[in-house]
Amino acid sequence: MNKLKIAIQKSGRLYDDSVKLLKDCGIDLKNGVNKLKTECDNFPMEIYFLRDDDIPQYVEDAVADIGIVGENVLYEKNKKAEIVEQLGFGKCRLSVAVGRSEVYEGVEFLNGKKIATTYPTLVRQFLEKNGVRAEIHEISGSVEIAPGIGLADAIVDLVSSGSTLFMNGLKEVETVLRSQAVLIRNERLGADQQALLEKFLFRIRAVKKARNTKYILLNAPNERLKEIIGLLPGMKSPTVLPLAEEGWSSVHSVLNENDFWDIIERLKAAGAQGILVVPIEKMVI
Ligand code: PRT
Ligand code: ZN
Repeated sequence: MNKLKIAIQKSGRLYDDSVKLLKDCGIDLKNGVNKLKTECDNFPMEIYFLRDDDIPQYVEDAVADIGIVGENVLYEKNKKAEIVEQLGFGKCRLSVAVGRSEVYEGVEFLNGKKIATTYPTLVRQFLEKNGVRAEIHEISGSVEIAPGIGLADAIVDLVSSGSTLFMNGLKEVETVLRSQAVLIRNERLGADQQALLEKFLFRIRAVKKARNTKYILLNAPNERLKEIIGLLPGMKSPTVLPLAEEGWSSVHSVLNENDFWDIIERLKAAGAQGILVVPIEKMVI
């Protein structure tokens, strides 16, 4: 059987989360990661470590069957590769930023200005969509210093916390693109690769689902059981077991991470005690 070849970033912001995703999917990478390629003992997969900028091209050319890359890179490179799954990490936005003291009232501000970026394609599309004519100055890094040294009037760069912009006296004024890491695939996979990709995707979805969900156990006085159960969403309905102590039950269920604090408070108010919340490793529904 042909192996499924996956390209991931060799080092950088997506590396740790990409490797963790593979591990959480039960795919053990062989040691000696500091090379171009590695294999796995327990899944027919070959892992290529590459610069993120090269991943879309390798996937288009079928050198790799699939890859993990930021949407920002995928769209900038404009290669033939299909997104199969959003992975929920590497979240950032590609934004326009200008000097903090500038009076910015809308995209017209950019008319006739010089914009420094490492994303010329996405910037060109953004300007065209907004009917703005500006000069794009493509540079390969340290974009945030361009206005300070008089190289540009504005920049378009990736932002996550915003502290880089802040430290360079800039403010974020427009979002060009919201981005996260995605799994991409070659458009024409062979039957073996297609089957392996489906297997891998099934695992990714189980891992993603589990990451957003917690398992909750609590003790409830029987007379308030109905009220407490009403607060818990559960997959079907919660499991209720009698406690050795008369008049009490143990209730087990699952909770969405986002509803977590809100529901915990309401459970306590309803008389729940001994609330335990534990992570779930995998979740298959
Ligand atoms: O060597 P290689 O080419 O593979 O790596 P790279 O240096 O091109 O990329 P890398 O590792 O910096 O980023 C890889 C991917 O991570 C990006 O393509 C995005 O999809 C994603 N990502 C998420 C980010 C950020 N967040 C991010 N904050 N990539 C870069 N940044 C940079 C940004 O360019 C700026 O310099 O971080 C700075 C801003 O961060 P804040 O927190 O100060 O706002
Ligand atoms: Zn890169």
